[in-house]
Amino acid sequence: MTGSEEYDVVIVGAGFSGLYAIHRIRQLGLSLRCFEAGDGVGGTWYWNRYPGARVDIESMQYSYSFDEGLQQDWKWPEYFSPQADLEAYANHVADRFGLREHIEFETRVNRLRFDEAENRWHIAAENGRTATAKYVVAACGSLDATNVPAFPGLDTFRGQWYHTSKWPKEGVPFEGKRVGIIGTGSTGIQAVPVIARTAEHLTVFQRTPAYSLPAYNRATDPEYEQAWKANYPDRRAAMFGNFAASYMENEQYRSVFDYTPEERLRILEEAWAARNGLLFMRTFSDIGTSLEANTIVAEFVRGKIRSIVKDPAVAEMLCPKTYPIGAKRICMDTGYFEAYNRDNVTLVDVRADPITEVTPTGLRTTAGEHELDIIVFATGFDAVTGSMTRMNVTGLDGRDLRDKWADGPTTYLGFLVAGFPNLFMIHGPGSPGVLAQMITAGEWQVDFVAGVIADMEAAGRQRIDTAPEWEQRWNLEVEQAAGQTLYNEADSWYVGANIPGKPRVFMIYIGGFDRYKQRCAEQVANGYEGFVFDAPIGASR
Ligand code: NA7
Repeated sequence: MTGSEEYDVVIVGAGFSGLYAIHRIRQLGLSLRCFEAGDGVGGTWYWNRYPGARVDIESMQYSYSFDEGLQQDWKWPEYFSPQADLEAYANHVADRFGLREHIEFETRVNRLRFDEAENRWHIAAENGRTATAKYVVAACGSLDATNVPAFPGLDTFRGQWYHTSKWPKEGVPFEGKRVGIIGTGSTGIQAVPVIARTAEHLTVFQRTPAYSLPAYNRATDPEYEQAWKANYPDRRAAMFGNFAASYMENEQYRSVFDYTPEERLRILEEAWAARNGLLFMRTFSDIGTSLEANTIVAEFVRGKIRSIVKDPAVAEMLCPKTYPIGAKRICMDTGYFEAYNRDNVTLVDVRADPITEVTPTGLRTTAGEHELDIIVFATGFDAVTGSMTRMNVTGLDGRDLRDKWADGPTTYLGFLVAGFPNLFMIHGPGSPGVLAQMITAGEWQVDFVAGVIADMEAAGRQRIDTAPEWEQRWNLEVEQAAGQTLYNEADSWYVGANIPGKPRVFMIYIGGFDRYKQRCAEQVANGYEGFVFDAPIGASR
């Protein structure tokens, strides 16, 4: 293709938010193009094909709300869908709403340059594709940029190695193989029991043990499905007004200290036996805010780990003790701790016995070499900011986004970065991100951006920006919200602690999706306060 094609809007990413952005922006009558790095739609659920990959939010709610026909027609076979079902759903949506024709696949955007004379973004991709657009909607995912730790010698390894989020479509046979997996976050915990079933031997390299709770996944019960389908509009409305963009039934929600120790234990036992991980965390109201309350629940969970894992030394290694439960994303598993009772699974504590290098035949720790045929990196992501900074984004005066964010990301309301006009992020830093249910929160954010663009077009505006003082104010709100919780207490990817050298900043707005929506709406209603346009603008909403 020669020359750059001109669009009103370029959308980066055809994951769940990007797909909805195509649908929504098209309704504005604007020209658009979506560039997607993969050869299919689905984003997270396209890339993460590792064994055991499954969503940890119930599928009846982890799905689009924008079309009643879609939510009535679609059938989710399981409570918590496996990757393949989510990918099939994304494909169905792309076809049902005619979105595919707007997408160029295998087109990884690696350059975004704002031309301030033209007020247009110049977009370039690895495959040579170029385009320009008045607006860019970056729906490129907060868990997209892979983190492969820089162990010396990886290039000398004679076996195969994979990062879980770039898993080969054809799958990886483990039969007869000695497999090593590094990482025990949500991903590692899902993969371990599945790999253990077929591998000759599985060695799990654990740096920090995780709190994991039973997922209780099962086939979708027809009555449960019917209850959702008969009440979708009401339930979706409740989700849009909820702090986690989720539908919550039968909330118990009282302080741990409202109960006697015996009552607490009974409640926790009942919760353990029936409530999946995220629900379990809402058994009491103060698990996330009071260290004392948190310790009671954490100790209960450690007790469960000790009761499942037969070898007491291994059980102790698997017990998380260094951070409060819930301060990192709670994991949900199907037979994770039980996997350590198998003869073919070994646990290595790499905090006590660190990995020093990859050798041609395996992984070396200080204690010696572990011979391996396959290494699986379940080592997570350069989360929230990585997918943006890896795109080589330059704004006004040629400023590089990486320089702007050198001390941590700054945004206004999670959407805009001062000095990078007409660039809207979905699930960007300072938005509720993974602390809200991402499909619903993404729909809302896309609707918000579409509303802003509609207002700009109606007013004939060319440029929208924000100012550093408004970024500072918003960052302060983000920081204050996190400060009221125990989330800062863990070295999680929420604070960038998993990436060496990344500034420690709480990157997610934890004040609640409901509060976030309210704050965004207030600023717009207040004459677009904090937004900077090339000339004044009135809000239509
Ligand atoms: P996570 O949650 O970031 O987990 C990554 C795991 O990899 C975690 O156990 C890390 O230990 C471990 N890790 C990372 N770097 C290393 C090195 N250098 N050496 C040893 N171990 C390492 O990523 P996931 O993919 O599991 O989950 C991401 C999100 O997806 C999850 O939160 C859900 O929202 C869905 P650490 O804890 O940093 O010591």
